[in-house]
Amino acid sequence: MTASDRPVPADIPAPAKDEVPDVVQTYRDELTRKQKDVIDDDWAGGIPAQYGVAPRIRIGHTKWFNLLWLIPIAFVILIAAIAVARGLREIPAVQDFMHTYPGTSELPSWAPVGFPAWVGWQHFFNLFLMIFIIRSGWQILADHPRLYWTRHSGPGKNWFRMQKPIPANPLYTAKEDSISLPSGVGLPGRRHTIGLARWWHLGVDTLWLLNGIVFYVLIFCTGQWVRLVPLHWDVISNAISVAIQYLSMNWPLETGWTNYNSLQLIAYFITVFIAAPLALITGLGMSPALSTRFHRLSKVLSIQVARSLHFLVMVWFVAFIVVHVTLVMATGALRNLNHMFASRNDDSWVGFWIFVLAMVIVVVGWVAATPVTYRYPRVIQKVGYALIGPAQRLFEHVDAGPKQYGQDDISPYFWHNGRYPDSAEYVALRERNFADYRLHVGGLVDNPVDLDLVQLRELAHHSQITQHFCIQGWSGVAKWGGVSMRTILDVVKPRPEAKWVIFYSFGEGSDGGIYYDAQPIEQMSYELTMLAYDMNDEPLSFGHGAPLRLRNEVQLGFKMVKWIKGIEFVEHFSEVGGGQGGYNNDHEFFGYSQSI
Ligand SMILES: Nc1nc2c(c(=O)[nH]1)N[C@H]1C(S)=C(S)[C@@H](COP(=O)(O)O)O[C@H]1N2
Ligand SMILES: [Mo]
Repeated sequence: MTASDRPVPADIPAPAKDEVPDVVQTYRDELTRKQKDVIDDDWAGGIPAQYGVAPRIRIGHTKWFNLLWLIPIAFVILIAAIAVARGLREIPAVQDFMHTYPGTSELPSWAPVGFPAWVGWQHFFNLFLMIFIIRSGWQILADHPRLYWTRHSGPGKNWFRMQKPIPANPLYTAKEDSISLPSGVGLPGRRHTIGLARWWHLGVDTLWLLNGIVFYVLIFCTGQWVRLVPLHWDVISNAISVAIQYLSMNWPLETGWTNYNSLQLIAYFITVFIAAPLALITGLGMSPALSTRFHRLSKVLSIQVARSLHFLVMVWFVAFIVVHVTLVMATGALRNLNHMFASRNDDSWVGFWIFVLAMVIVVVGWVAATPVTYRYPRVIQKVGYALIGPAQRLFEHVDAGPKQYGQDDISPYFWHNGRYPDSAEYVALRERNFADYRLHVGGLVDNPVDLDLVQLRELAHHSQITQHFCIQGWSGVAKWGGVSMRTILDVVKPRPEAKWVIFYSFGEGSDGGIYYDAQPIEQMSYELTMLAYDMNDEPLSFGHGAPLRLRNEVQLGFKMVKWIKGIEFVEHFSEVGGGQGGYNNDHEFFGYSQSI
């Protein structure tokens, strides 16, 4: 459709007279200017702590297995495996096998020997950054403590949860479902601190990726890669041999300076060349902008598949860290620490002391991260945005065009979220089924309008079947019916100075003052940006935003204001509310470009 052939009904009200105050401007007074600048007791509207349940996974359809049982089970299995391995070593055929495959696979003659200093530095940066990434990742998970293999994230669909089953209350919100993590375990800790956790996670991710890219380049330039990549099938036999040696408590000869044993080689290969890239790919698989744009790919790697795999990658990393550190310490700690922390191959204490220094830095970083975040959340928000903002802004430009889902993809369950409106103004409107509702659109436009629901329904109808991505991690597909924002732009004619569009809600945010959000004007003419008055072919329900809500499919769900009462075109959002570009940004340290 081009601009000219979009139908515009004749009964759109005439431009407001100059003496009539532009009503949307009065909405600014209903915003609270107070913004949060610390995390204190009344954080997130005084949300009380709520600890979930021990992690459990679903077995079959209805049975849940408490993962804490894995601790005794793993212990028993380990004891049994040790007994089996010891028995195996008595068998002559096994002895022959272990003689043929002593544990290492031969390297090409040109393979480098030892570790240059940059390996040690990169190893340190990597481990230091991983601490913040993993802790903030746990915090993000705690904000929606469930995992699914299908994008329809509803009851009966989760395969993992750290929370009770989803209650039957139809207005139960995803926010109510979030759980607390102890401060210092999660980053930052507490409950519903996902805004700050994401700055940590995504911000540190960029540094970790940079470190990883440098590492890839250097290992391929120096030939060090050959020590991390299995080149012969005999690594499998050698790895089995090493496993038997470890388990039988009769450990293999350490040759790490020149050549890793095959079990080590496989573990390092998986970590460097499979787990790390998978962390990036599955991370991007959760982006609303990319998933909407690369629609076909997202049919396979849906946000929930990506999120579940991302979680399993974390499990791999944590398991790797535990086993790796244990073996480093148990198989000649001084020599091993010299390899990685001092680039030398002897039994001196040099590497040990450098390692101690490194651990002091790690512990200080670990301990300080949470209190610093509670005290200076705005700094975390700014630094995080400086690091990941360029990528977030870049992905905002990937207009998906008309890409959509089919009728069959519509989710049977769609979470509710946010704080429900309860003002007298809203209650009165709802009592009369929104007969008196007017959408006020004004600000920097040539033709401010007030539209009632009949007039809105007379504007060109637009519908789309799209997927919702909540920042907390749940998703759902729905059919939205309403008016394209392009039509609204045609009607109100924004002035050239208008760069941002503010959506005001009848509902208050968690901390008081009305909920609002700022969107870049560019995205208002994307094919999939609309005002919805219908959901799944029915008038929008109270919980989902009656009578009108926003859809902007390159963004996360919190930007899609529900219960809209007005739209204001402005030059910049810094003039509005707390000035951060949205209620959640003012109060919960979210960001305004939320394409990832
Ligand atoms: N007015 C208002 N709009 C809001 C919210 C809110 O708290 N208040 N929550 C947002 C969040 S976080 C999400 S994920 C979506 C949820 O929409 P749904 O309840 O229809 O699923 O609405 C968004 N719009
Ligand atoms: Mo959300």
